[in-house]
Amino acid sequence: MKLSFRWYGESDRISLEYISQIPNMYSVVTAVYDVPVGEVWPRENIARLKKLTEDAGLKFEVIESVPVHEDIKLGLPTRDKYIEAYKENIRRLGEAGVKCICYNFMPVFDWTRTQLDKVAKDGSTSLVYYTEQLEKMDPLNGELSLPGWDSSYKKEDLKHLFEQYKLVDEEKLFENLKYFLEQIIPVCEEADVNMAIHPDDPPWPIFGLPRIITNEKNIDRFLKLVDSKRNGLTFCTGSLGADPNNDLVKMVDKYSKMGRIHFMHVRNIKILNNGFEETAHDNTYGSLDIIGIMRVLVDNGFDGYLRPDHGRMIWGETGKPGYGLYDRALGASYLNGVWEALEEERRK
Ligand code: DNO
Repeated sequence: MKLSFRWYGESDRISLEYISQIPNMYSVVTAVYDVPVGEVWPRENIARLKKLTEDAGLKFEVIESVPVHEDIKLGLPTRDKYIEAYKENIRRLGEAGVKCICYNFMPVFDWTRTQLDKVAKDGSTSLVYYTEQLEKMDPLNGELSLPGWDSSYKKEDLKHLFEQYKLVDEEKLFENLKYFLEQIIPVCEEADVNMAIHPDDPPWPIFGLPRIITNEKNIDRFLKLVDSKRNGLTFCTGSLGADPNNDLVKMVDKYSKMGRIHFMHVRNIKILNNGFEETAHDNTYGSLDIIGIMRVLVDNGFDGYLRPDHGRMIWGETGKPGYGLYDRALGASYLNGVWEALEEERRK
């Protein structure tokens, strides 16, 4: 397991030095953030990120994300030029030593929560998803935003996009994903880069938009779209775990044995009747079997990247929702401890 940590580049208030001080930290997870979706990333920007990272004693091996242009997801005739740009990004990142690219195929919106600062009994805050709050949200008002979302959409763009998606159901989205993968995976083979799709978060359709990377059946289908090791997963426990029908331990076991998990996002959530709340990473705080998941990874000799995912805001920290330093660092340490103990147990 290669421990990694998301870093939002030079504008991130959390320094690379702090990240490198977390025990056992191996690689950053970052991206070029100032180039619009669908364009080629300048080599200088990539080189700068790599240099800063390596100067801090960390590796520059994981990108999250190279976003997929909406025209590709929609299957529009203009998609080919965006796919060409995507291929070029894969080549450039491969040249810079990147081994894993995380991306998603969620229409319009990335991960969705209905409140970003739900106060828990202990005074910490976290991200939550409550159905009754979602029902009151208007996706077309142009005001919804989360870290990592494409914030360039204007109200009119959103309306137009929603119109276009009326013609795209799950089948069509699968077809468009296959078309994309068939073109990029051969480039990944040459560039020695693994693609790692992030599941839909939460794993069900939102605002009437289709979502497909949601459960075991669909992930099986996804992996067969192009049956190459390069076509793999970011297995995000918090995303897939929001649907209690997903047996995470079984899925992690199966996909890691197949060598198709390149990147793990590990976090815990508490499942409620009306949605879920993000919690501390520790097993007893949420509904997910984090130890069970880590155990199968250890047993299967998982040597991909693994990062703590969203943290709560604790100790008075403020910053990007889900992406403060303190609770993610605690998460990293917890996951390290669990890993070490499980490895030790296995050796005996
Ligand atoms: C949320 C993240 C996602 C993820 C993208 C990958 O915190 O896990 O935004 O980066 O879905 O493309």
